[in-house]
Amino acid sequence: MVERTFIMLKPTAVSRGLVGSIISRFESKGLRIAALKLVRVRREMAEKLYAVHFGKPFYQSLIDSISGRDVVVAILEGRSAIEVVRLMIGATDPVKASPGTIRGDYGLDITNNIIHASDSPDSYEYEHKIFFSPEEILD
Ligand code: 3AN
Repeated sequence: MVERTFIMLKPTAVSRGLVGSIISRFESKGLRIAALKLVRVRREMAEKLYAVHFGKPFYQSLIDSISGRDVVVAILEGRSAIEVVRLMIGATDPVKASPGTIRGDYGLDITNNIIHASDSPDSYEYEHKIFFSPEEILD
């Protein structure tokens, strides 16, 4: 099934110059870029993206880690894109993420774990609308 997923390259990925390397992995896999841009995250966007984590011990540091900072957001399209991208990014904790995955290869910190990706069709629907208007998504 061809579907879309939302990804966000976190500020660490941008400041470390990893954007090209990470996007290249998705292109090599065969996913199509349907939308892509560099954005400075406003606090209310961060709070919306991470609303499900409200009240958790790491919530505030998670919000602070992206608010006012630059991220690259994209929509990727392909067969089972949500599952494929989740497999490619690896486990939430980079210590546990397998080598060969993005989190496994590029970092160690759990809050600044390089990349976010939607984990379900519902989360894709919710998340991509925080960053993209319909005209920015190309067929
Ligand atoms: P994933 O990003 O793998 O879907 P979630 O949705 O459980 O993981 O967590 C969202 C974000 O919250 C993670 N990308 C990470 O930055 C942060 N996070 C999750 N668990 C922890 C934790 N135990 N300590 C600190 N930050 C965490």
